[in-house]
Amino acid sequence: MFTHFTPAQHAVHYPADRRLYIGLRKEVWYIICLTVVIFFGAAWLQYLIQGLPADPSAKLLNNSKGSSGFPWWVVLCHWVNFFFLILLIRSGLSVLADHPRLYWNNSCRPGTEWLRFTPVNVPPGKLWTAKEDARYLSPMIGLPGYKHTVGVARHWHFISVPFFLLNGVVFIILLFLTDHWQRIVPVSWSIIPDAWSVFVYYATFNMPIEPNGYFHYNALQQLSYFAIVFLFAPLAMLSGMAMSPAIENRFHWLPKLFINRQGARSVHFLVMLGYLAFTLVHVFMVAATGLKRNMNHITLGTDDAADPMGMYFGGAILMFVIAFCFFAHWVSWRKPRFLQRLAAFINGNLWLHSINKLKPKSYFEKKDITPYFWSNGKIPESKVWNALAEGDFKDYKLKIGGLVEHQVELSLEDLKALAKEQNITMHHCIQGWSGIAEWGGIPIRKLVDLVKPHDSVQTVVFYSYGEGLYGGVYYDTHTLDNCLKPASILAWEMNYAPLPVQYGAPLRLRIENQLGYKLVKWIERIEFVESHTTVGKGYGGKNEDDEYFDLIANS
Ligand SMILES: Nc1nc2c(c(=O)[nH]1)N[C@H]1C(S)=C(S)[C@@H](COP(=O)(O)O)O[C@H]1N2
Ligand SMILES: [Mo]
Repeated sequence: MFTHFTPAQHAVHYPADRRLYIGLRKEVWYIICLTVVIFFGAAWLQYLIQGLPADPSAKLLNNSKGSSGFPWWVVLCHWVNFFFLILLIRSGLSVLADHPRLYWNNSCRPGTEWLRFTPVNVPPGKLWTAKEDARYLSPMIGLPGYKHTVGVARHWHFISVPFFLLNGVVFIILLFLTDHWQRIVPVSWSIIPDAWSVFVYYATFNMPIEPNGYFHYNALQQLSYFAIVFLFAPLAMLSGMAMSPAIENRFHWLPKLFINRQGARSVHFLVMLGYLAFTLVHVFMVAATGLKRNMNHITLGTDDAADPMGMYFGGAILMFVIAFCFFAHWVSWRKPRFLQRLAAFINGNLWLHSINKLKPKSYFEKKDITPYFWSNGKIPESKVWNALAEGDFKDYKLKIGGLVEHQVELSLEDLKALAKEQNITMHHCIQGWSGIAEWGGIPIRKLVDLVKPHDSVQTVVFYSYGEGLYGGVYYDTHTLDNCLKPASILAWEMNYAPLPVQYGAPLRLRIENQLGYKLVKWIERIEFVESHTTVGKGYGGKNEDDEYFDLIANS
């Protein structure tokens, strides 16, 4: 059919344990229940004591002033928005499944999540990597779904973002260039009591007066459309941006708007839930208040209560979106390189010329260091590394070569004698977790000065003693430019102690405007080259080669 897994791929993407488990903290349950009780309780109380309030929509009846129906651009923007929203939500869920826990703290210690989608309790006293913790997601729900598909899921997500945004900007510009804004932007505070009155009707199973939606919305409808455009969309954008390592490290105030980076991640999820809830209620109301007429409004732009054409049109659009989801599934498994290239063409270029240029600043203090730090990667199994580890890395020599004037081999003592810098920074894993630690080591800039790369060098390759998830040497590449940024170091120290084995002993990389997978641990050697295309399979690193991750990982 759409996927042809080898037995090895089958084991990875289709694991034995595929239970879906949703664990919500007790306190959050209480808050949700309390909110529902308060709102519905107040509505019922008012209804039982005072009866139904005066219907605020009464004044809108037979009023077609100040509104020009549904112009073609509203119709177009609405459906374009719908299309990309589906892609964003489905791919976003796939990304979430890769670290199925949501927190309000930067430490991400298992057990402190307010919501989790995994039945697994992290076993104490055993190395349980974040990759092991990833969950299976049905491809019916996620794009592309299955386990360990965060690379491809991100491509769908980030390719959609610019189009979703552009569509939103076009919509808002046209909204204010025409009189259409009056339909969704409230101009009086009376919208709040009016919306409440409408809510009392719905909550007590009464239907309020239905103004002709071709000209006017009722107060609650107007308020919710306003919130979707002017509250949810900006929140989605800001919380999304706040998760980027390049942005977190330069504009620390942005994640702080959401308490911290994990708060931003949680808000990003909650906004998605908001969109989802809105869509369900919206579709229900469209059907409940005159499906034919409403569908004519939003597909043909006509106000006709009998013509079934709008319904057929809407159905056709829905079929197209569903068909596209199948197509997207096929592309994800059969043409993932195409997706990776498309993402590089669109976002790789966008990021390279914008956020990748930002220089990391230091913000965090000793008190911010997180007590927990997830881990990823296979600890090296090679004889050479094991022998070095047994000798406490006294015989370790970092080899630096490639297109340089002076090839060198440096022991840890040599490196320590050259220079040392200490930074307290946040680690951003592509899966979604974070952690803050102090890292001590040598600025890469010092090594560049020492070996003097040729003018043609653009890229630096870091090879590990360890292997990738699917076998073969783990490596990654960085632009020389990023290696020279502030806080780009080779670290031998973590939290004021020698780097533990699990975290990359004897030497690991820290380049703070990039995601975790680019920060190679257990470094064996460094090579200066002209381009990443001549290394490995040519996509810039082990994960880039095998899992279609981005070459530049700013977000
Ligand atoms: N050699 C090697 N380095 C690696 C990896 C790996 O699998 N092998 N995983 C990367 C990923 S995905 C992350 S998130 C970080 C994790 O670093 P930590 O264990 O210090 O948290 O290491 C990166 N470096
Ligand atoms: Mo990672």
